[in-house]
Amino acid sequence: MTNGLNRELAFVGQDGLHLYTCPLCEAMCGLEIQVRDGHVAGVRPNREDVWSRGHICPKGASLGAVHEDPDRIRMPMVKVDGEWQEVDWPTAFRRCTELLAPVIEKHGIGAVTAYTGNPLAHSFSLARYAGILLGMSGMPITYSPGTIDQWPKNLSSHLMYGGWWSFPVPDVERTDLLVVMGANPAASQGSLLAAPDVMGLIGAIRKRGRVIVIDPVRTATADRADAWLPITPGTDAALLLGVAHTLFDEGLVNLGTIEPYLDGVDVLRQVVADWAPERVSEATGIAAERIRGLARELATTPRAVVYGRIGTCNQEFGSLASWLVDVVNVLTGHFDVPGGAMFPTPAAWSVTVQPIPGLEDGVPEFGRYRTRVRGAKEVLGQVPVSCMAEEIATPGEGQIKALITVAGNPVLSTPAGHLLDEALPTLEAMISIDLWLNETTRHADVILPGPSPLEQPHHDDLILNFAVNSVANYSPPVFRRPDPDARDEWEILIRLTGLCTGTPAEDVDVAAIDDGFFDYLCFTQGLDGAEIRKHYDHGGPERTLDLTLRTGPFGDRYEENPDGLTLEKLKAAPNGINYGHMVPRVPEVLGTADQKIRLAPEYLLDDLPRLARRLTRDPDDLVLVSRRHLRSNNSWLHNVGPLMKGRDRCTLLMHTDDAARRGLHTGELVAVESSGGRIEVAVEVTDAIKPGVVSMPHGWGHGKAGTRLGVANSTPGVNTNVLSPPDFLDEPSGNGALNGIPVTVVAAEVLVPGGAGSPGKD
Ligand SMILES: Nc1nc2c(c(=O)[nH]1)N[C@H]1C(S)=C(S)[C@@H](COP(=O)(O)OP(=O)(O)OC[C@H]3O[C@@H](n4cnc5c(=O)[nH]c(N)nc54)[C@H](O)[C@@H]3O)O[C@H]1N2
Ligand SMILES: Nc1nc2c(c(=O)[nH]1)N[C@H]1C(S)=C(S)[C@@H](COP(=O)(O)OP(=O)(O)OC[C@H]3O[C@@H](n4cnc5c(=O)[nH]c(N)nc54)[C@H](O)[C@@H]3O)O[C@H]1N2
Ligand code: SF4
Ligand SMILES: [Mo]
Repeated sequence: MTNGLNRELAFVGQDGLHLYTCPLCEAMCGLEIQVRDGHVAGVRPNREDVWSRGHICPKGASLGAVHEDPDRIRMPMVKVDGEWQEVDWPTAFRRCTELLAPVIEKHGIGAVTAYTGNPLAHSFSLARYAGILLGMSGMPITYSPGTIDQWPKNLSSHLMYGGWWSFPVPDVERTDLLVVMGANPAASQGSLLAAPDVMGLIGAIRKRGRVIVIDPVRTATADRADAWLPITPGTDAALLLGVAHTLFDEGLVNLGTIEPYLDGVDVLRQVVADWAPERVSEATGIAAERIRGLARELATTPRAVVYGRIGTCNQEFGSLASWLVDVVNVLTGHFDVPGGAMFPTPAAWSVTVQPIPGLEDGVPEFGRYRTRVRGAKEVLGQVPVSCMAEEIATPGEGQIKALITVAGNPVLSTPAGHLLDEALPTLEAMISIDLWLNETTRHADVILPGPSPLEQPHHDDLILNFAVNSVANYSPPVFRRPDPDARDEWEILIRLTGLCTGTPAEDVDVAAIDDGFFDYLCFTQGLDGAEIRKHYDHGGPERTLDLTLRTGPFGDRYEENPDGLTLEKLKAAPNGINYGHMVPRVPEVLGTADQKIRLAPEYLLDDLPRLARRLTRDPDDLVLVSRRHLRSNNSWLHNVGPLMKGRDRCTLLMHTDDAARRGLHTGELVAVESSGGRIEVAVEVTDAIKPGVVSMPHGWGHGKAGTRLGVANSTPGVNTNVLSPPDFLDEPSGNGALNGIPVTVVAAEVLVPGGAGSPGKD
């Protein structure tokens, strides 16, 4: 096989050069993987990749180590009398049936739930097939980290644009002023913003314009920006209201080309009249004149954009902040235009973002059902993930008795994960689709492993919805799975779905369910699935991918447009195909009944009194926020030796003044306490954080008995989510507030063997 540049490419499973798109984060980097003697001999950036053009980070470079990890699960595992046994696939499926069928028979499907985690969004087959499990199994409530991530953005987009995954993305390739709120792309590489080498693009913006970072922490992104505005956690909505106020107050509003499609401008004007910068300045910690200055700069820079991410979502006022980021972009004329916030045009439409039946536009009513124990309301079909532990632990009608986890580690990732850790052993059945025996899966009865990242094809699904270019890029697998009978994750999902609806997992007609799902996807495109299926001699995610490419914006629509895109054509372009920048999409992209953007949704306006009360609340002594590191990926790359080199990353960042007041020094152990719990961790004293704020990374807390994580367990770190109170939420969306948690920090009482207190502490 050769590509356009006549580099000799190896076939699947053979030694030689392979091109592969990294599936670990939204940057979607093209990699060159050299295989020698059946092992990864080297990973380098693919400079010819039409999207990433040579970008890579240490995580992508260590994909070989992930694949080769001796701890990775390669065969299904079944727990017998507390001991794990490797079994063949039919045995594993039979065990799933033995475990789950009695639970459903006795308690009904309402006693079964699932938790689908983050890697699902990046996985070739899970992303395209999760909908089967979630939509067809009959489980009334399922959980995901969506409600400790982007749920406020799903909500604001549903309300504003009539599309719960219609996210405007900052056009970082063409803007001259980028305002980053609550994101640290230097670590995350971009989130709900897929861009090739995002920090390189930020550097380029600085050369032609300016970058401003609004964050309680002076992150590596802030260090590489023109200005850092240290904001009090949880007050972004107030700041943005101050900006919107200024825009109206100073006659700076410029609605631009989308004016005819806007609804609610007058309401908005009235609402923001109450939110002068002078009113919000104290609570936000940002001077009124600085807020006015920000509004003026945004309004007078022809190409400018505000970008808000997880720091503006995982907080007490996440929905208001998510909405107002878009409002400010609209009011300054930076919406749906190059250099502003734009709706991407994915080359393959996403299976993940299909409309949820019953959640079409015009259904602003949430709380269609409530959780049993806490009474938390449903929003866009989800309830807060922090409810899961209590739903398992609390006896009574409707108690959860069985759990399926798919690519998730909620024991470390979710608020009060330690309570979940206590609850999981009480389940009657737990099945995990996962590749490692970790803090969560150690409680499972069966673990069903999918292929390693290099043993499956790759083409992103969901992430293309956030990409600043319309790209398509298919990677064949690098390796074959050693076990020829190994099952792919899409098949596992189908079998478990069948099991939930009454067929033994081993007897499920996988092809029939796959065909039914495919026919449904065809139907959404106005096509007859039975006819379209005649084009294929196989099912599975490749067929789905071909459908989404061919019926996408550049597709051939099954030969209607012969020059259009097909998977076959894409396979002939191993460096990918790039159809270029984002283009204006209003009004065609809008799913609202009147095809207008709702600038002032009532459901969100109703939350403003809560924000108003926040302004006059007594300031907290210390609040906790979260951070990420480039060499971690939530909880699951800590078992990769090459990524764990260097100093301890799991530390509590604290400002020099706060530390001095407490007599604390870098490296000392401190006790951190919130209303949720208490942890002990080493403190790292720094000037790069706002006084009154401390910061912890998440995803740590390894070293638990019964896990098989040789590397991670030797540097376990501490689980910060012990401190995340399960009921600390952004109320409109139910999203967890993992930032702005009030905490106290004192020197830890170190107990020396023999009973004496720690030396130097008294
Ligand atoms: N290397 C690496 N990359 C990742 C991940 C990873 O774990 N490691 N995780 C992936 C995932 S799942 C996601 S969702 C994305 C997230 O990607 P990002 O949104 O870029 O997330 P973070 O890097 O955590 O940056 C969040 C920032 O918000 C700040 N912040 C906290 N509270 C507030 C607040 O109230 N207001 C403001 N303005 N800022 C606040 C924090 O100090 C922090 O700097 O990253 C993805 N990429
Ligand atoms: N305090 C605090 N907590 C947070 C956050 C925060 O900012 N602060 N961020 C939150 C966010 S944004 C997110 S997305 C969540 C993440 O929450 P989770 O998704 O629950 O956590 P991960 O650590 O990503 O767990 C990934 C799991 O998938 C497995 N896995 C990896 N690859 C595959 C695969 O290809 N197939 C299968 N089947 N399994 C695989 C891993 O072994 C691991 O068990 O964490 C959240 N938790
Ligand atoms: S930035 Fe790193 S983790 Fe993300 S896609 Fe690129 S190589 Fe992979
Ligand atoms: Mo996330």
